[in-house]
Amino acid sequence: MRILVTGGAGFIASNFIRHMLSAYPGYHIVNIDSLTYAGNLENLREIESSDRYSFVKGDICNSDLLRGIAFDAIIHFAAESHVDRSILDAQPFLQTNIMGTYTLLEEARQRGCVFLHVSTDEVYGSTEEGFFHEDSPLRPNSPYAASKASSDLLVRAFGETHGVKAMITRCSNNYGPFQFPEKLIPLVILNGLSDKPVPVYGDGMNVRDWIHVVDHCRAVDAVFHRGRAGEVYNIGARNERTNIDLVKMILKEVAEVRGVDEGRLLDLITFVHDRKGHDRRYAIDPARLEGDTGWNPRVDFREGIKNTIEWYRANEAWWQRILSGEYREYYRTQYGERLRA
Ligand code: NAD
Ligand code: TDX
Repeated sequence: MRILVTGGAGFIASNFIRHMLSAYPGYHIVNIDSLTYAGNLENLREIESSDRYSFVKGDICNSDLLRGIAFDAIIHFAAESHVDRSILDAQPFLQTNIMGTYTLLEEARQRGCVFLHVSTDEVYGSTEEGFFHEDSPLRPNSPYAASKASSDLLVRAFGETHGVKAMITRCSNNYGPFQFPEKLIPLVILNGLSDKPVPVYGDGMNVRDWIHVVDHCRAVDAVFHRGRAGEVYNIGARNERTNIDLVKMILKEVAEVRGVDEGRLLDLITFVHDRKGHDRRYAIDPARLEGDTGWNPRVDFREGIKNTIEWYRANEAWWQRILSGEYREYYRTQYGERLRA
């Protein structure tokens, strides 16, 4: 089976490709990624020479390019993913997240292939109490969330109208290795390691529901193999935290591994202006996923955070190249000649 994975040079899909290649020796993964600022082929260094992996540099909005690629199924991760950027400029979010998904759906329709759409709990908006269920109303609040909700509706429409065998997953906040340091957890780790201020938006009482990226990848794998066509699956690990509690927990762990005074790192916390339209709380009910596929999260949160801190400490060269911008050269130096050949 040849699976087209979109956005494979990003955080979650690079973890997913590693997972799939090791779990399924018979699969070939084709990764299509346009290498935006968030795409980093160094994330795939471990598997890039596998003969069961190939890379196509390209945009998911390019239907001519897609037509020329051989595959039997699509697992769609590519997106503009950072809420703060969507507040500054929504255009790339609408282009990639809506038009890109539409272009891939047309391709799936013509080939009759399975389409798994990786979406987010943010499409449901914010909830002060209770949990998001798959039939909760879509009430996106940020341009990012609105673009993802739009793509979810297109996936549903292509299933209903054209019979595309499509599934949607909606996951909560991910953390783990290879996450781009604009997102909260890697930002807190890196700033805690380098004694830089740690910005906390608003009063720090916003709640997010955290899951380790490997558990998310296992869930997407479970839905791909055991999910029902036409269905939506929430993915979450029942792990809600306020931002301020989370930030303090991470800084305390970082202080311990660095052998420095805890109070000194907690003093790095700096309350800053709130994000516009900042959703107060996300909370996912993953019961359908558990019931239909038998999936359960495996990574204990404290252990996951400790391992993630260790990963960033052990991979300083990786994040230093991101901070300096050098990572964008990796494609040219490592892949340029080979791809042209
Ligand atoms: P990311 O920003 O780390 O990676 C996105 C990848 O998509 C990058 O490699 C980028 O180069 C690529 N890309 C962007 N536009 C493209 C285009 N037009 N054509 C081809 N490639 C393009 O994102 P992530 O955090 O790994 O998220 C992956 C998916 O999971 C997204 O769909 C996101 O909405 C969803 N999701 C993320 C989270 C989270 O906590 N990060 C939670 C739930 C769902
Ligand atoms: O510097 C910061 N300070 C801060 O207080 C940053 C970057 C964030 N925050 C807050 C905002 C959120 O309440 O922390 C929380 C997490 O922020 P992000 O890491 O930006 O994630 P979030 O906005 O919750 O969205 C993430 O989860 C759902 C992903 O980026 C999305 O792609 C995914 O769909």
